[in-house]
Amino acid sequence: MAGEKSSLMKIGIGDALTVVDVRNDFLPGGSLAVPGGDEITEGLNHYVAAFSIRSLPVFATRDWHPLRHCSFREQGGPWPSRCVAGTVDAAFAPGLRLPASVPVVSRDTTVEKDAYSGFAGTDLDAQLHAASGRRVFVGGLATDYCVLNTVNADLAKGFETFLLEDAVRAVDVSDGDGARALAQMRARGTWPVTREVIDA
Ligand code: VGL
Repeated sequence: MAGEKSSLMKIGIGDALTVVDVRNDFLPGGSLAVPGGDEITEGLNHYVAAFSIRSLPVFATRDWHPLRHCSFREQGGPWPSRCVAGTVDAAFAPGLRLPASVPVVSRDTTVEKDAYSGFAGTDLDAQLHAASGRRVFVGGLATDYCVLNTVNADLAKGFETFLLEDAVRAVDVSDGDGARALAQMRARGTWPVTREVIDA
């Protein structure tokens, strides 16, 4: 599947890039370190540049929690405290090069709501439509949570969806979560792409 689609891949009008949650807390050393999370910034920079140079829309989502967010363990949630709004832990990875014009979509900004999709409680859908997005390319962190749920929402909304498989990494709370998420996204109709394909 990848090969067939890949050889035809060109990006152009109607294409949009979503960079999911590349935050300090998800990098090695962060409170919810995603293994290899720091390895994807270079690849993401390549995609961001490829889209930007063609004046194609790029969006960046961020986990942006209030103190005492319901997903934090201290509040009875499943995760360590992470990405508290306004802290350096919640900032974009230092190596990520996002043009200042890139809209930042903040997620999980209220204490009581916990969600993994970049669309949940945000205006990402409206922004994609306003930017004439029809095909959406998704990369970032983490494969098995926010990437998976953002991709699922993209598909449900009818966007043709491409996963940047060389620019995602998984939390892998249970071994194989990331691999299962990749398989699930493919089975639902997501096209896997890698940066060489976008170079073509
Ligand atoms: C994420 C798990 C917990 C993510 C956030 O951004 O993928 N995953 N919090």
